[in-house]
Formats: sequence, structure tokens, C-alpha cells
Amino acid sequence: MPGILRERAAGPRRLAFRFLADGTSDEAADWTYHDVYEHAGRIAADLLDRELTGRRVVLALDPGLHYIAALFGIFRAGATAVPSFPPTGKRAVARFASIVVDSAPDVIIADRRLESRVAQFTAELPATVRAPEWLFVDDQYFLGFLGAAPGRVIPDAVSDPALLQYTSGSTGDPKGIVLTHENLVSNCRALEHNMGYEADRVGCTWLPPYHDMGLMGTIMLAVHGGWPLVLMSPAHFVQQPYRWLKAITDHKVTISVGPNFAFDMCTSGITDDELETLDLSTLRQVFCGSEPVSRVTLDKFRERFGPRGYDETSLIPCYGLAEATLYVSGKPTGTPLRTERLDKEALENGVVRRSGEASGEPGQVAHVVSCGTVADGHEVTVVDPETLLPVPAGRVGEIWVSGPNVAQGYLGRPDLTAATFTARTAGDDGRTHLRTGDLGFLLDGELFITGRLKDLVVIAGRNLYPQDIELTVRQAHEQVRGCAAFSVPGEQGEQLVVAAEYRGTARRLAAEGAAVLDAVIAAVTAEHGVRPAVHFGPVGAIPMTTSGKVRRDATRKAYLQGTLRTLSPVTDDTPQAVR
Ligand code: 649
Repeated sequence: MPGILRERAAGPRRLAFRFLADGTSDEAADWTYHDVYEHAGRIAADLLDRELTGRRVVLALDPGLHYIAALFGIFRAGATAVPSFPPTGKRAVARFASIVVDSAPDVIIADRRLESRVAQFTAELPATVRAPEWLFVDDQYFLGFLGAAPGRVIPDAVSDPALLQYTSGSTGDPKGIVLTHENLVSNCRALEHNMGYEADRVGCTWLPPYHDMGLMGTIMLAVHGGWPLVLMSPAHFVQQPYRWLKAITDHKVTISVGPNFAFDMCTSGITDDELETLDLSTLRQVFCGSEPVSRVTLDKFRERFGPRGYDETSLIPCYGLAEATLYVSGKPTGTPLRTERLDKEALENGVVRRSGEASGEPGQVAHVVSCGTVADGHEVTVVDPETLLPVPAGRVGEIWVSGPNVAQGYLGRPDLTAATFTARTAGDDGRTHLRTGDLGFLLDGELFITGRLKDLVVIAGRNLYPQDIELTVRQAHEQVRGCAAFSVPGEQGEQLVVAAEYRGTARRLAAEGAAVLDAVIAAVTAEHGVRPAVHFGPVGAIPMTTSGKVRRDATRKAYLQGTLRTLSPVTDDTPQAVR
């Protein structure tokens, strides 16, 4: 990656990044590739002074141009970047600490405004951990340096670790995905194969720069392709989704991206007056991935924004995961959206059966949107997770991926790495595969995602780990014993449910129930930012495996069927919206 930036910087002075500092076009800051290269040189020189080639550097800056400079500075110094969010807020600090402990960096790069909080943060680290050094960055930091000779340039070693991505893994069990420069470049090439070449491409993103989609999907892709990218911070988008579409309008953006929930936010969160100011007719590619792509969402988005120039052919449902750097599949550019109407009950049993036009109540039909064709140079095999044999056509199974986007593994976790990244089918097709933990099927060479084997709970685009939530619940009140956290479909997307075992009689729960309920709701809301529905049952109500693991899927099924044993009347079973 650093070689590509060097090449771009040596070319004509063209716009690389435009950061909308306040989320609008009023405060736009522009950098050319040359600017990026020079600012990166300042960071690289600092890291080289500390002899950090081959070492790890946590990148915890706010979204913005400095983030990009620091990322490429780390690459230029030949160090491994560990992209993170800034450690502000209780939950973020705990998660940040777990990343620092796992990745053992020599340096953390953070905004100068965090300088006064370092002591507080360091107190969170276990005593056994060597405290990393902090490098604080602000505008001043770069002044006086620009124009000076950049630091030594380390030649690209393509198979060296470039980046550690902490997208997956709970706070109690972080997993750092090791990506090489080869992985990063391969991911860009695979996406470019899908996107094709366009001379006048302009991108726009508000995605967090510390996750796979914002980092490998937008920032690196723009540098690799050499086209300008308009950026704003995720907070500015979430506060006012209008800003995203206005930026597309103002800067004649041709390519953008968002998870399904972002399209929902736009449909319901933009006023008629705001709508009048939008022109989305320049958009030729809009990627939608990272959570299930809903036909209902896309229909509503088209109805609302079609009159403002949005053409649904530009929408690209796509699928990927950080363990495969990012990209696994996407709709080929220029083709119509494809949705299959399937028999819902058959699908739940793993069978893909088209539902006839006439037959079936609406509730018995599942509308599944195609996530397109598999990335160039890659292969997807759909495998029965029990027998490890590839499933016959027309069956749902676990999605296994092979190809150059597949990462090297999880840092310091050889067993888990072997099981996840180098799996072999029972028939052994001579290849190793990444087990994604996602369920889906292939139809006419297109990939459809239907569910997930792993228990991850995704609410409004946030990945919540059931084991983290369960820990919070068990600690919330002494009368809570076992518990299971899972999600169920609600009126406003997925809703979090906590099923908890209460150590006591129904009579006692009736007496103190409100206090226990409040304690659980308050703890989960404070720790995880989502208000759960809570179901209380007696001890033994939650299904367990013989080895004592919570069977979340069985608990969820029993809850939905109404067969989960209960201790009424304090159960608050009404799912609540995300706060
Ligand atoms: C998925 C990332 C897929 C993810 C994105 C291509 C400017 C504008 C646009 C642009 C460039 C500049 O969620 C992303 C490919 C973007 C090109 C942009 O181009 N990674 S993750 O590791 O955080 O989570 C992975 C899990 O999310 C779920 C699966 O469970 C997966 O294991 N997931 C999906 N579930 C259902 N349907 C989908 N389509 C899903 N995609 C991811």
C-alpha cells in the first residue's frame, strides 16, 4: 500500500480527500495525494526514530484527514497498524483496553485532546501489561515539518502484516485479524473488478475509518484507484442522515456505501423540504452490505428518492467480512437487483424452494435479495456445518470462502486460526477455506445470505456479543443465575432479548421483581447502549449443552414459540427501540 501512495503523490496534484469537518460543505478541508504523503512522512519519521519497523501501532484518532495520514505513516515505517476508535466513554475504554492488551502495541497515536485522560486509561490496563507510549497529534504536530525530507522509506514487503483488524470478537475475547499488504491490495483489485473503470469517479463515505468497510472499502480503495473521496464522521451522519445525501448532491458523488440501516434512516429521517434540495442522479454505484439487505428497505428508499434522481440499478447488495479483508461478493455493476421469493418454512429447514405467485400467504414468503457474484479470483463453497460436505444445489449451508482476500488468521490464536481459516471439506477438495459462520445458498452463480451460525447479535449496525451482554446481566443482580442474550425480529428491525434465570420463587420475584428488572435493564442499557426486553424464568429454564454452554438458539426458539418457562408477572417482554 505505501508504494501506491508514493506513486500517486509523484503524479499531478489532484484532490485525494475532502473532509467535511462539520458534516456540511461549509467547512471542507482538501488534501491532495501529495499532502497525504507529506503528512504521512511526519508520522513515519517519528515511528522510524523509535525503531518501530515490524512493531504494532494502535491508531486511535478521530475520523478525519489525520487518521489517513497516520495510517499511511505507519505503513511507510513498515509497522503494523491497529485501527481503533478513540477511547472515550466507559464502554469504548473497556473495549479499547482489551485491544491494547491483545495487540501489545509500542505506540498509541491519539488526538492531543486525549492527553489529559491517559492516566485514567492506563489504570484500566492489567498490571502485567507494558504501558505503551502515546503519540499525540494535532495541526501543530505537522507544522514546520511539511516540505522537509520525509523519513526513510521502507520498501513494500507485501507479505508482512500491514494491519490488525479487531472487528470481530467480544470485549472479553478480542480477536485481531492479521492482514498483509497483499490482502489489502487483493481486496482493492477484487472490488475494482466489480466496479469497472470510470474516469470521473468521486466517492463519499461516513463509515468509521477503523472498521473493514470504512477502511479497506473506502479509504484504501480510493487511494488504490486514484479517485477523490469525500468524508464525514459517522456521528455527523447518525445525527442527521440528510448530510450524507446532501454531500452526494454537493460534490456530484458517483459511488457511495452504507449498511441497510443507513438506507432506513434516510427514508424516515429526511424532511420534505430537505428532500427538495437533493439530486442523486450522479450516483452510479451504491454498495449496501454488512447486514441483511432488506427488500422492504430498498423499496421504500426507491419510492422516496427515485423522484430525486436515484436509480435503483446503481444499488449493489454485497457481502463480506473482516476475516476476508472485506469483500466476498456483490451485484455486477449495471445489472438489475434480484430478489427471490422463497417458501419461508422450507428455507428455515435449509431448503431453497421458490414460492409461486398465487400460493402462500404473505407471511409464508421470504424475500431474499441476491448479494451478487463471488469476487474475481475467489470461490465460495456452501457446506453442511455438521457433515462438512458441500451441500447439494438448492440447499442452505455454511458459506466457506477461499482466495487471496482471506486473512492470515487471528493474532496469537493458532487453534482458532486453524479451525476458522484453513478448514477442509469432508470430501477434501484439496483447498483450505475460511469458515464464515454465515448461512446461505448459491443460485445461478449468485450468493444469497439467509442467516448466521454464530450467535452475534446485530442491532442498528452494531455488533453485540451475547457473551458480553450475558456477563453484564449476571452481574446486574445477585438473584440472576444463568441467562441467554439473543435477538428477535421486531417492528423496528432486530430487537435484543435477555432471558434470565431467577434464583427464587415466583412469589419472591413478585415482591422484588421490579427492582431486579430495573437493574438488568439499566445495566444492559448503560453497558451496551441497547434496551433489552427481559424474560424471567426459574433456575433451569435456559437450555444448556452437556458441557454447560448456553444454547442461545434453542432459548430463542422456545421464547418465540412461547414455551420458555416463565416466572410472571414481572416479565417485560415488550421489545424496545434502540436508544
Ligand atoms: C461487509 C463488511 C461487504 C462487514 C463492502 C464493499 C466510497 C464509496 C463506496 C466504495 C468506496 C468508496 O460487515 C462489507 C463489502 C464496499 C465497497 C465500497 O465502495 N464486515 S464485518 O466483519 O464487520 O462483519 C461481517 C459479518 O456481517 C454480516 C455477516 O454475518 C458477516 O459475517 N454481513 C451480512 N449479513 C447479511 N447480508 C449481507 N449482505 C452481509 N454482509 C455482511
